[in-house]
Amino acid sequence: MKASLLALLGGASAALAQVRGFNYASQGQDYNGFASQFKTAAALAGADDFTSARLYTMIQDGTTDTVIDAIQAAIDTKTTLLLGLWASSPQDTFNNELTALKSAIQQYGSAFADLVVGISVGSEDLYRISPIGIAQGSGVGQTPDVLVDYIGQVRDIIKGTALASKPVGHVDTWNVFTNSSNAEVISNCDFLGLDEYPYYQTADDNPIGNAGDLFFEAYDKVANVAGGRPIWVTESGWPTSGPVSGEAVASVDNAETYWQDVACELEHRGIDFWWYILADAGATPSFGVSNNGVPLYNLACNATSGHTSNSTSSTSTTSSAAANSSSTATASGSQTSSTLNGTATSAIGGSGSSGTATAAGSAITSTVVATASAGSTASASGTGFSFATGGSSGGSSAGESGTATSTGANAVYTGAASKVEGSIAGLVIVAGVAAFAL
Ligand SMILES: *[C@@H]1O[C@H](CO)[C@@H](O)[C@H](O)[C@H]1NC(C)=O
Ligand SMILES: *[C@@H]1O[C@H](CO)[C@@H](O)[C@H](O)[C@H]1NC(C)=O
Ligand SMILES: *[C@@H]1O[C@H](CO)[C@@H](O)[C@H](O)[C@H]1NC(C)=O
Ligand SMILES: *[C@@H]1O[C@H](CO)[C@@H](O)[C@H](O)[C@H]1NC(C)=O
Ligand SMILES: CC(=O)N[C@H]1CO[C@H](CO)[C@@H](O)[C@@H]1O
Repeated sequence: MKASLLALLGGASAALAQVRGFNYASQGQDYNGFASQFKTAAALAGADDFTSARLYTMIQDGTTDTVIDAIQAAIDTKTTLLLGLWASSPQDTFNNELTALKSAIQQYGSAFADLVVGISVGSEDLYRISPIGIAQGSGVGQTPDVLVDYIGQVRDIIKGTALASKPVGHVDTWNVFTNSSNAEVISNCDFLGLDEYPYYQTADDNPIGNAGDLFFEAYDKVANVAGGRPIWVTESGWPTSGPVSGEAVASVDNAETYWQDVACELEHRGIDFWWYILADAGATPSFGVSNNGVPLYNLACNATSGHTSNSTSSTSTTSSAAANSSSTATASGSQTSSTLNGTATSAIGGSGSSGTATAAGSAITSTVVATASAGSTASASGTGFSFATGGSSGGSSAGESGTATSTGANAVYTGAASKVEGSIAGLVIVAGVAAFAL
């Protein structure tokens, strides 16, 4: 599937089932272990529909290249799968991952393929070779050129099989994706898997009150370099116990706040995610949301969004999408508290494309921006300021239009669009050369 089409599907979340689930380690697990965890996750009180599993390897623990039992367990429990191949190893070891992948396709066919959401080649391999990863003693990683080669090998193996149409990508940390030395990995991916933990961002202001903002800032930075590829959140979480990390305090209360601010906001935005982790009693720090099937805190999302507290500080959540020629980019976000300031969403479309941005809620100020280039359409709607910019700066070329709808306050149209229209209540500003009709 083309990245641009996936971007569209990622945005049209209302029409498609969102994928939600947990990460599952392979160590010490067999069929019964996986099946029982998948059932526990699906039935977890408060957590709605956590029926997907992200795996790190295709190989069953204790074997050389036998298919991981998680596949049969997923089939039996109707659990969808984000497959992983461990890629921080030389070719002869990586070949075992490829052998297990081939066996899975041969053994389970479409019963398996129907559950596969995507295939990740590697997990945090580039983080581990970065200066921060090395300083943390995070272990053996992999270079971008080898990852690109391995991604190609996986594409070759799935060609002509039941997995042929599945997106192939890579999982890593946000600062890896924004490092231009790794651009070649991004351009070889159909999706980017983002692992993001504000708890570990000790160089930033990372108390729990700022954690949601740090998370979505990182998400947006990755969105800026993703070239329209969907970004799946492959790991995030907040520990219920463990050491203080910068200004981040591990506690049950803070883990519950983080769940509301991040997991519930991802759910709200329709972004696919795999939380870290279902259960890890005894680990330090301990990120598990449950113990013996019992949630450690309330996992039910508040009816509104994650950002529901009364705050006097300005809060901004953003999402963006880009599209190629003749396609559509949609970005949406919402802000539901009347005392928080500003949801900004933007959609940028290329030539022959259209961009749509929407913001819902009753924030004092919500800023919505849609930008489209020549021969394209931009529309923006929101309850606060809405900006729609259509057309190139060169003049009123044919076929360019911008639409801004604001039910709350103000609508602003800018750029040289041949047609600008909108329905507004409040201030109307038209800048640039434009013929407009309201
Ligand atoms: C950027 O990426 C390259 C290749 O993965 C790596 O060698 C380098 O250390 C990274 N730089 C930083 C600052 O993370
Ligand atoms: C979610 O709602 C509950 C009950 O309505 C409230 O006690 C809690 O503070 C809310 N959590 C957040 C993070 O807003
Ligand atoms: C939250 O803010 C609204 C609007 O300013 C105010 O009416 C309400 O009393 C506040 N609620 C709390 C719990 O502070
Ligand atoms: C909200 O945004 C407006 C416009 O940018 C600004 O004037 C106002 O001070 C902000 N309010 C808060 C509480 O940040
Ligand atoms: C087919 C095509 O035009 N792909 C392009 C889509 O947009 C991204 C980001 O702008 C480019 O990198 C692709 O080459």
